[in-house]
Amino acid sequence: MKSVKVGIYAAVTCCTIYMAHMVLAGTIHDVAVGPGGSFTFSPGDIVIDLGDTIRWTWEGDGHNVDSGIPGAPTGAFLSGPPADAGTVFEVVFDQNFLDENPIVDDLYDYHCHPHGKLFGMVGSVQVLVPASCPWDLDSSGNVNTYDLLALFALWGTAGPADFDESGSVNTSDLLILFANWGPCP
Ligand SMILES: [Cu+2]
Repeated sequence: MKSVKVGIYAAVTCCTIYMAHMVLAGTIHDVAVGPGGSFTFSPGDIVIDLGDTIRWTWEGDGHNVDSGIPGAPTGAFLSGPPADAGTVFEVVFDQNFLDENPIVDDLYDYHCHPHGKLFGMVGSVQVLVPASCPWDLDSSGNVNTYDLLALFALWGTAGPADFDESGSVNTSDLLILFANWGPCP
C-alpha cells in the first residue's frame, strides 16, 4: 500500500513539474539570416511573448547578429564574428534577460555588423511583458471597488476585464478580481 502511495506521489510530482515546464517554456521563433542572398533578416521585425526564444539561422554567408542599431551596439547579445550559412544563434528573451539588458519599451533593435549601415540589414524584437496587476483596471495601485465597478461596466465584453480570456467578462472574472483584492504586488 505504501509503495502505491509513493508511486502516486511520484507521478503527481513528476506531472506537476512537467506542466510547470510547459507553461514556462516559451515559443521558438525562427528568423532567417540573409535568405536568398539578400541583406535582410526575415522576418525583420518580430513581436514575441516574454520567455520566447529567437532562433536565427544563417542562410547566407558573412553575416552576424549584433544588438543595437548600426554603429551603436548595446552588448545585450552578439552572435560573434560574421559567419556562414548553417550557423544558428539563439537568445531567450526571459525576465532574466530583460533585467540584465533593460531597454525602452522592451524593444531590442539588432543589426548585421558588416551590412547594417551599408545595406540596412537590421531587425528588431519586441518583447510583450504581461501586466503585473491586470486586475487593477483603473491603474490606481489597488484592486478595489472602482475596479469592481469597472468590471461590471465591461460585463459581457472581451475587454481588459476578461482576465481568463474566455471571450467575455463573467462570474469567473469577478472571482479572479476578488481573489486579487487589495494592493497590487
Ligand atoms: Cu550581413
